[in-house]
Amino acid sequence: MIIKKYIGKTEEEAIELAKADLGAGATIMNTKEMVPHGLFKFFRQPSFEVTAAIDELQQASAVSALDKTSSTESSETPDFSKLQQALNEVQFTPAPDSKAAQKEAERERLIKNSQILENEPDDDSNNSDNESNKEIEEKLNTLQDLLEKQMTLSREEEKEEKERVVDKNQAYLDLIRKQLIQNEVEECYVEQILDEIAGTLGHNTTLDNILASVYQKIVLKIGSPHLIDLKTKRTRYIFFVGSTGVGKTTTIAKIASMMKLAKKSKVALVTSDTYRIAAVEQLKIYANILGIPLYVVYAAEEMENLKNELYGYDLVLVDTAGRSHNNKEQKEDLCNILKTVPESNREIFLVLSATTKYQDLVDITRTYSEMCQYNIIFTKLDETDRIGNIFNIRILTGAPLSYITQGQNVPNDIAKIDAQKIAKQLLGGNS
Ligand SMILES: Nc1nc2c(ncn2[C@@H]2O[C@H](COP(=O)(O)OP(=O)(O)O)[C@@H](O)[C@H]2O)c(=O)[nH]1
Ligand SMILES: [Mg+2]
Repeated sequence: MIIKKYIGKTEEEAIELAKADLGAGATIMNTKEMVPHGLFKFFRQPSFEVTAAIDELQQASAVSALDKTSSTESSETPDFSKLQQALNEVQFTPAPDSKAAQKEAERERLIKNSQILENEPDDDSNNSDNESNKEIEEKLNTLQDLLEKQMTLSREEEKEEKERVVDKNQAYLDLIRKQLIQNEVEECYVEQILDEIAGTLGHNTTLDNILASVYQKIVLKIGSPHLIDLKTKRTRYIFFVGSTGVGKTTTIAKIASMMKLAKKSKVALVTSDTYRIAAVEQLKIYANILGIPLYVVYAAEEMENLKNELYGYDLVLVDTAGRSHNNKEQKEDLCNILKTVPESNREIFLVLSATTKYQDLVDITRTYSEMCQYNIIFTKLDETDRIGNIFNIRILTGAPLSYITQGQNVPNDIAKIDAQKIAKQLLGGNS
């Protein structure tokens, strides 16, 4: 009895092969569907294996169908050159550490194995279909293993490279974080900026690129300065509010001078800060020097009457008393004065000192936010190198920034807010 196995694309084909080989009298003993496995399963069709048997005598007269089976086999033989090409296409860059050296050795071993496989001579003497199929299967599996190992190696290297890039970018971000925090930018705002740019960093990012991105973010967040609007025909009332000693009166003198001399505006001064005689005297001196009138109001009602007198002025700068922002009565007094002028004709400037602690600034701005909408002037920049609070308060309040003052000299030590200059200084550049 001869028992043999035949593989065909279909069950019928396998039976046909068996009969062609063993003769029409062959008995089909078993049929099995073979489902492809592994990496190449998507490229291979399922096949059918038929076990057939025949009596030796009968077989002697059977027509050999070896060639036909061989031709079926050859059409099933995978293209090794393609696989080899695929292997060769996997590129590696050796890393100069021992781990990389190990990997390199492993890779060389794999390539050597694949070459051995490729060069293995076909055993022509063995024409048995089963053995050929088994051999092909083994080669395929080995090549499949090789490919998988190679791919794992390259994936690991890719991951390492990514980690190296992330580490490098992280080091740059840490450097910038440190710089901004040193300049007293609040940590939560620093993280916000860094988070926003982190997603945009690529492989070739340099410290300069990252700095440029952070710089742009800061400039955008600071925004353009909100300056006193002189274009309207009606008299504009500009109220200066804020704590005692921050520089309201001095800043009013600087702005009055700038508006009168440079902008040729008709300017008048008003003060409602009558709690300290010195405060009125101080403003009177500036008014005299500048040759502009100064009016003193003791109550909100007086302001109503004064407005008729001030008709015809382009700009009326109103000084207010820097009272405790926590005192309810004092807050009401200020609100009453502010209310004497309709919103369309007035602007409010909250004067803050760059030397005030952040938490105090948070409290102050919160109190004034409850009363009115304001723009911000930062004074005394000459007294501190850490100007993070300008940025912090801009983000916290959303209020437009207007002017900065950087010294006691009237009229020179004032400038409009320059977002680029501030961003540069925050990042440790020369401002
Ligand atoms: N260093 C410095 N001092 C300033 C600045 N602006 C105002 N001052 C000083 O701060 C003190 C209080 O100023 P003042 O205008 O009276 O503050 P006010 O109480 O808010 O009206 C004065 O000695 C001013 O000369 C500034 O930009 N830099
Ligand atoms: Mg004052």
